[in-house]
Amino acid sequence: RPEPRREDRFSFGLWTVGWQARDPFGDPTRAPMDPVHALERLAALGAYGVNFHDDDLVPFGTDDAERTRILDRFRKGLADTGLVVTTATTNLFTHPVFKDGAFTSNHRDVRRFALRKVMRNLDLAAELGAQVYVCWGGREGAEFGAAKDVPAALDRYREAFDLLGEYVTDRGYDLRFAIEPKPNEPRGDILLPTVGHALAFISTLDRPELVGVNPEVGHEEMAGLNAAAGYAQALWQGKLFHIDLNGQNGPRYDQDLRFGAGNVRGAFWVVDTLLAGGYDGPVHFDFKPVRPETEEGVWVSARACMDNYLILREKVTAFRADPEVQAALEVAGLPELARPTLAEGEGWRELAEWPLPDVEVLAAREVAMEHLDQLALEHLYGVR
Ligand code: 3MF
Ligand code: MG
Ligand code: MG
Ligand code: MG
Repeated sequence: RPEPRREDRFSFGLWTVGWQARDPFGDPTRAPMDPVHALERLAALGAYGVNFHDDDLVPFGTDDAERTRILDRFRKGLADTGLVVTTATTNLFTHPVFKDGAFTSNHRDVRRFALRKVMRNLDLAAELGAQVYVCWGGREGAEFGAAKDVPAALDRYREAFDLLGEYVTDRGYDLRFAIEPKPNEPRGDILLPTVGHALAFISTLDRPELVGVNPEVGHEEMAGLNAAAGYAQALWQGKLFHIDLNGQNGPRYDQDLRFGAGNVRGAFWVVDTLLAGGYDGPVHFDFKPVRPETEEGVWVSARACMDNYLILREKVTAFRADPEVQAALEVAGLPELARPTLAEGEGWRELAEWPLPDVEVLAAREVAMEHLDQLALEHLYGVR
């Protein structure tokens, strides 16, 4: 079995392995984790990089002197382990000030404070060499219809991204933003609930080229969507700036299982889609080792995320290389789909002159899609 290597570019959020397993019904089961300890353990497991919220590293409200001390120690940890900061993000959801949102809070001063918090962490992200800045708007939403004016909130959301785009441009930072959609939890309904909503929103911005998406497998599945299809469209639009891989079992609470657990078949197609689309960013995991585990289980879970990605990568590669699969793809018409519908030089006039085919013959054609999918399952089940 392949071992995780730096070239695989696996990265982890400090909040994932550091999750103390507090949930709505129970107190933490694990102690706080020192970020430098997380760096050491992740590097030993074969990870390449880390990602963090401002408050994961420097607790909310820390004074400047203490912040400097924490950051100096973290920079040393990075240098000692060789891990890189691939991505950074802002916590705009834990402190009660964000109880009704950050960029789209009904209260203007909260929105202004949120932007200042992001600007401050953008400076740190740029300094540490992050290239992507993730924005998950977990509190941007509402529970009740009248409690949020959605068009006005989207105006404020757009205003925020326009301002932040101007900020990184004026400061000369090599940073792009990735919006992370999620349908609900912690809000009853969250704005920009799916990849599709986020992509449509991005097209309204002043600097759309600076903003892409960070789809999380579980978030798309919570909305009942096929995560791989969302990744595919984001890649097709040149907008897959970052990924949050994890596992989920259908439309229930956000499970954040280790990647490869939960919907295994969905995970197979996610890896296939990333490879086919040439995704070359960090392979990032956003998971939560389950609450009953001790710290040892945390590292088992982190390692398993990488192992499962590598296992699926091998299976997907073998599936695509299998001559029987290639023949089945041919029968199913996939090479045909890659051909433009009109020939070179043809337009609607030529199409109007085209002698119509026998639709009954076309309707009766063989597609062999069951065979094709069974070949995929047999690769996944390990019998081919
Ligand atoms: C919540 C999430 C978030 C985001 C993170 C990155 C806490 O469901 O997925 O994790 O991934 O805020 O911006
Ligand atoms: Mg999640
Ligand atoms: Mg999550
Ligand atoms: Mg996430």
